[in-house]
Amino acid sequence: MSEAVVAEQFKELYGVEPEGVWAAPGRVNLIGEHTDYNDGFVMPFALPHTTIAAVSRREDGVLRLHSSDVEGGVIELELSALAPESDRGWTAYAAGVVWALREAGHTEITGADIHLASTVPAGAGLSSSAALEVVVALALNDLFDLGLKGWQLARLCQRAENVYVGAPTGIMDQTASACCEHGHALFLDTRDLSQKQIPFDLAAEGMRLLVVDTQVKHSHSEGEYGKRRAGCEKGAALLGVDALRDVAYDELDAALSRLDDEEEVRRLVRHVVTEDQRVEKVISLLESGQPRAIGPVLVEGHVSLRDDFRISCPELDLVVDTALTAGALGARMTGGGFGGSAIVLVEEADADTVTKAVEEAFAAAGFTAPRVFAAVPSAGARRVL
Ligand code: GAF
Repeated sequence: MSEAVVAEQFKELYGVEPEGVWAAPGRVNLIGEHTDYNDGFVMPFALPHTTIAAVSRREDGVLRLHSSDVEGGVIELELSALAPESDRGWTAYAAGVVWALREAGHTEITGADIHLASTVPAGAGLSSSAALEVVVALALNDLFDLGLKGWQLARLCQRAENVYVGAPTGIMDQTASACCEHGHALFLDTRDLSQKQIPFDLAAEGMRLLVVDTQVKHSHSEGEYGKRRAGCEKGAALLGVDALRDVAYDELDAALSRLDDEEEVRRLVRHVVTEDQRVEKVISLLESGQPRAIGPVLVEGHVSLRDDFRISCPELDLVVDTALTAGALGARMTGGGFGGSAIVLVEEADADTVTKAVEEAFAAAGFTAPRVFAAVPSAGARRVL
């Protein structure tokens, strides 16, 4: 949907033109999974799919929210009544951002009318929630002249998700949506939020990165994500470090031998420490002009998430196994897990064959047909009108 159409819809809903229109993208993560709440490394890139928000200020302490993707009309909330975990619906992601901004001292936000429309598939592990949070944060930042930078908006959006929505996620998705750049993957050190844009133009190399949405829906506010996070924190405490990021790769065996009585924690630690190492490997391969060589590293990442972190599912495993058998260079699940999407790295000439093989394997297994598209690294959040 175009920004002009979203602006037009705003006018039909609220009776006046919006003051502006903003867009924030969903993301896929190339490598670095479940490392962001361990102070580790991640490497997402933005999708062309965005959440668009048409927004105007109000001065009466009222927040009005509407989405063309959800039934239920305009929801009206009093800013003074916004409170953590008071709302279980989609509006919590937008209201949570307003709450987080005001709680951080930005009380110059006196209300807003917001209309949203999104092309980011919901529940597909492609960060539709972060896109919604970031587009609201950026619009309010601009309209109320808050002067916050992308990484600061990402932090506040994460706080909205952790405290207001009640989902214990890390900082990757919000930072990806706020800070990614067209044609690049974002290397992010989640300890200090330092960033490096890594050129990532697969089309120029004759390759494609396919996203396969398994259509198995997932949610981070459900228990398994939180259990993995708690297990990682327990591992860090048992090893006497601030976060698992502090366990060096060449000290991993020694660290694991200190966790002999904690089999589950051992597996989580092994995933996180080896995953940070895989991010560094992928960067060095990309920077030394060997993009095809990242394929096996992606597969190692999948095996680690499947066997050590235990967050894959039959549909994600089927994508990876089928794609590799059909000639893909690499494949792995992406995002939080328990459903959602996988990514598949292919030679351009093999894209159709691999796609067909995955679709046929899903049909043969009796799974819902997957949704497959080629992902082009796209721009981060921005004002569009
Ligand atoms: C989800 C979370 F929101 C991220 O913070 C991250 O932990 C990811 O799962 C796993 O890498 O997308």
